[in-house]
Amino acid sequence: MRSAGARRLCGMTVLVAVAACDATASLRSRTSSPGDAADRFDAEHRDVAGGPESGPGPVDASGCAPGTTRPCGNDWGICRAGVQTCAPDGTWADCVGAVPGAADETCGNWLDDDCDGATDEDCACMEGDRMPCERECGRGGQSCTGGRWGPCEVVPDDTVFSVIVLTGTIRDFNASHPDFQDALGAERGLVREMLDAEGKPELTPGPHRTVSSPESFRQWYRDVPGVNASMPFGIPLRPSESPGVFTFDAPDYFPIDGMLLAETHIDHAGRPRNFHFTTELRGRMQYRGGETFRFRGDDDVWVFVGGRLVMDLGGVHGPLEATVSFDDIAPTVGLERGRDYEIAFFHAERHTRQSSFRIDTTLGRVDACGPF
Ligand SMILES: [Ca+2]
Ligand SMILES: [Ca+2]
Ligand SMILES: [Ca+2]
Repeated sequence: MRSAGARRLCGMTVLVAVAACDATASLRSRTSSPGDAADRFDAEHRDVAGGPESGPGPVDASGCAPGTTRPCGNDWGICRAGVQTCAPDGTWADCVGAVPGAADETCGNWLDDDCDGATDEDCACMEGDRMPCERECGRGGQSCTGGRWGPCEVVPDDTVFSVIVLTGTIRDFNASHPDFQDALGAERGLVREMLDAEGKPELTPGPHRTVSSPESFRQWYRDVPGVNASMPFGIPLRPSESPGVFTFDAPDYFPIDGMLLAETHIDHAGRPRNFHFTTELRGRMQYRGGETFRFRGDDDVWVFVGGRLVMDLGGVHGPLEATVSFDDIAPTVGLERGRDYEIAFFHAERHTRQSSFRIDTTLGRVDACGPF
């Protein structure tokens, strides 16, 4: 579960990054009223919840016409925006459905916990490292100077980064779940070609050897009280020996030992481990031409680019690997050079006694920019 004690209501006290759109601007944060975030969000996503001007009744100075709705909060870091409704008295009600950020940044977890656009700011880091970050305008980067990560700043498009970060959610299950610690075997074709309306993988019509039902599969990448427990999660990819290749390599991938549900089973080396979990990671990638994305590990892995399935390593199996060539998938997915796309990565660790996870990619930057 998320740490409730560290939460701040984004809808009530929204942290908004402000910056002038010039090459030297620093993305600083400040506290503002909910309207600031909503107004900016409205301008970018008019079709999300309907603009205030689309509703009935007079619009007052705050843009509040009774019955209308608008987005609130923000989509940066671990935060997610919600919706506000204009009450009959012409005032905006509380923000509903938003995922708030933490009051303080947690160091070393590769997440923007306080949703100010900067990851692990003021935390210890390797001198000279540079990673992408969210930004108000242009593309952002953070630099490690004096041993500490700095703020998110607008950087030139050709900036070279030494770390790229994939962020999302890790969900912990127990062996008693019908899809975990039961069947064995690689099984392609478990998920449909396109993500569903909520941006999640959807089970194909069965029967399936390693998944019991559409209902059980829906729980893999959704928070379900009593079934799973979740927390925000991020992994760093660093340059490997191969020029231009960023790598994350965990031969023993057990990131939630002693955390969340904390059920333990013995691994291949006799150590108690927390098995049975899923990893959901998303990022905004730029297709420039020639990029590849390789995964090696177990168990299930599905990768979607622009909402379309481009890698299928489904099933319960020992380490398998696959490589996506973005040039090869470009005609099918409709990729155009120079444009941004969402890359969504869904993994499941379903069976003892091993868990491994390795990504190698030539994607030069993946921004953790929230949903499209
Ligand atoms: Ca932060
Ligand atoms: Ca952090
Ligand atoms: Ca578990």
